[in-house]
Amino acid sequence: MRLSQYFLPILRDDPKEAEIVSHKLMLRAGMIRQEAAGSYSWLPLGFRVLKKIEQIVREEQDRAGAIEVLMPTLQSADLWRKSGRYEAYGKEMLRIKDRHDRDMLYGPTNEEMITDIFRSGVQSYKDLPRNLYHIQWKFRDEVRPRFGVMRGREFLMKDAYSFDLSREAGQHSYNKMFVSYLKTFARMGLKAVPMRAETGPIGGKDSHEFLILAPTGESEVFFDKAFLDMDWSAFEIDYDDVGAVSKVVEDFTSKYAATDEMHDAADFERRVPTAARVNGRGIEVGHIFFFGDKYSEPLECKVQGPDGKMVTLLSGSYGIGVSRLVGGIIEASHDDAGIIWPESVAPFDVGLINIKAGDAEADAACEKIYKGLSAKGRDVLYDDRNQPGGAKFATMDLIGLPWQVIVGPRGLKEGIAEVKNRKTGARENVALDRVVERLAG
Ligand code: P5A
Repeated sequence: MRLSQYFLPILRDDPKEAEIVSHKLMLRAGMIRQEAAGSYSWLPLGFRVLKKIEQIVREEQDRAGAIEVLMPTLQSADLWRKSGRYEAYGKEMLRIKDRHDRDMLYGPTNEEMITDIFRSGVQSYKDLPRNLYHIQWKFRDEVRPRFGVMRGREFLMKDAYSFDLSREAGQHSYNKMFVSYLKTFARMGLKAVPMRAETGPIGGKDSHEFLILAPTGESEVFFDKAFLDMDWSAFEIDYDDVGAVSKVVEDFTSKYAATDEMHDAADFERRVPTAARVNGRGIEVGHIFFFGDKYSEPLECKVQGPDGKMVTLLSGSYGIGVSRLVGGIIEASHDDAGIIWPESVAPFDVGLINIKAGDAEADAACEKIYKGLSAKGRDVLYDDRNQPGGAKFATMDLIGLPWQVIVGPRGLKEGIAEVKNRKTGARENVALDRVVERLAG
């Protein structure tokens, strides 16, 4: 993509309405625009990151055996009346009437709808277990939407729902999601610590939140420092191996970690040596629940069991805040100059800076690198605009692409370009005809 033809509305100054760094940087980098309180348009750069995150979430859900569907954003109130949540949900639910005066709502979550879909599509225990998920916009009329996409009113969530015949089978479904979450967040360069959690309006007894550590996080957290030294990404897992999956869950739940709602100071002191006690703040990027028959009982989601008798199914639901993750990753990865994207979610792989756009030699050298890298499948944002070098450097640092290639008159004389790593700041001189090879990935 040539920057001269792109849509990247960069802000020079810090926007006043933004209180935390990710919100500031997302506005400054032209990633989002606020349309109403807690509601944002995703501009091209932000949209690319959102889609990358969504794709990682999708791949890890698929790998863990979940099956993708897509349910509508608008739901009829009928199923919610059956589950009792239409009244219970309160003001957070956006209620709408259609032209026939029927009660509708903009879905804050989908337990009722998916349970009804599943009920009408399965008859026998042989159709179990199943886990269905979708990645869809939700609306929650939060009292205080703030921090940009971190606490929006309209936000993108991945929500999965498992259906099982027995408590043991349901536990395995829960454990599979638990492990897949560790892998999902690790692929985005995050350590998301699982913590026992309250279940709130979703219900049930068993629940874990996954929190990434950041000083601006909304939750206060207490945990064992040993978490940070664990192996978060390298483990390969066979999701059908019940014991192996359960072992990973045990490893991660044996150490102390709790949000302030669930924190037990005496237990913390008993289990964690003083030097290893961490008290910080965290951002909740995922939340998983096991609530058994809370929805399948009122919505009559049953199948015929092996002995011919009807059995009410047991379920859990598993959420990831896809749009919140965009802000969360920035909170975890930035410096004074701007965002530092992990390669896996970066909107482009390489930013190519032509310091002397309009100069025939500089243009030709950049064109060659741009075309060469693009041909190798690398996404390049080529700053071909006629602007001072300083502004171009600041823009590239702000938008945080993992690699920068800088082509200027001085280097050209020697036949070299400068390659800069955004994260480490390390710079190296690379011969012009070796740049593509160096960054081909
Ligand atoms: C689990 C999936 C649920 O809704 N039902 C379906 C369950 N859980 S949850 O914890 O309430 O939400 C799941 C994740 O969504 C993100 N999230 C938000 N992101 C941005 N703005 C919001 N207002 C918001 N509310 C929830 C969080 O990451 C949460 O873990």
